[in-house]
Amino acid sequence: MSSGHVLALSGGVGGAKLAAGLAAVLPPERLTVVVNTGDDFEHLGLTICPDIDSVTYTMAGLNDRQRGWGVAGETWQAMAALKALGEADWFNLGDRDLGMHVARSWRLRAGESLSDVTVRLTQSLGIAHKVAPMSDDPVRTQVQTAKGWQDFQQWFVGEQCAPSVSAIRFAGTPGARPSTAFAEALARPDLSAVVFCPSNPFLSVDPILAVDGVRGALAGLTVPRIAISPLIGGKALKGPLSKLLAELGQEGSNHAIAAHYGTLLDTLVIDRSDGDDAMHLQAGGLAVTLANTLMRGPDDQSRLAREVLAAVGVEY
Ligand code: FO1
Repeated sequence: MSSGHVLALSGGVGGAKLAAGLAAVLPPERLTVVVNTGDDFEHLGLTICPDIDSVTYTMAGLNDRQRGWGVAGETWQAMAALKALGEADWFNLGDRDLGMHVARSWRLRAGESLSDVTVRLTQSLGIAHKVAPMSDDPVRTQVQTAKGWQDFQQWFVGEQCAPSVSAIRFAGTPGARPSTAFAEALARPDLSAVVFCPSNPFLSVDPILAVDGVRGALAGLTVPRIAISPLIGGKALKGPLSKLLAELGQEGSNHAIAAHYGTLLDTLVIDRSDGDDAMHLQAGGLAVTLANTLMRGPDDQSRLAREVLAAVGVEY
């Protein structure tokens, strides 16, 4: 068993839940959560960082589990006022959530880095563990549809993921450098494991891998690298992963997830309902761990976190 540092790579919803689980079972000095910023965009003069928001709210226990994003018990007065004023209403900013976006945006505009702002906001909400953006340089995920290249949120929220996607790119890469916390975590001599949280590999983890030097650094690590498949029963619980796999001509199964990460992974955690996939994945050289990967709440989050850490021999 090793008792060193754990680096978790996370997107929004599913990733945020496991990040919260890891934070529940590891002390603050043993965990760095690095978050996708490819979904970020400017809206109504505010900088919105949806995956950092999801990770922050979930780790702080403030997340809305039903909706999957934003704050529980949210109200929408400001949104109604904006709509009455003729402003865009396709992207919903809740009254409580607005506080986050205003605080982040003015501080960024005042010259603070996204890393510094994220530390400030997470600490203010009582999160003791380190949460960092993948990069302080802007990276913007874009999808190619019949209309051409579209910004991610315009497609995801604006069009409810309806247009078929033929390609994905991360504007700003190459050229985006890892945030200091990310680079430091990758280089730690006491690094014990890298955890690819159960986020969409194409939309949420690929942007992290596209940051300069990250893929090479992960490939060169000798510590276990473990991913948790976002598929349950061969389907994504939420979001466009299943649709995307079909549109990109890939099998809707754990084989596609394993093939996508390739040699960056040593171990894949798959849901028990997909146990039939295990033999084939193992034949491809991967270690496979079966677990109940559905996270209904904090108890499931920490249970899965413990199972993930146990699978790679990391103490908790
Ligand atoms: N998702 C939606 O489906 N509709 C929204 O109106 C919406 C608003 C929103 C505001 C702040 C925020 O942090 C996230 C928000 N999301 C919304 C979620 C977000 O678009 C996606 O879930 C992620 O980008 C995908 O991980």
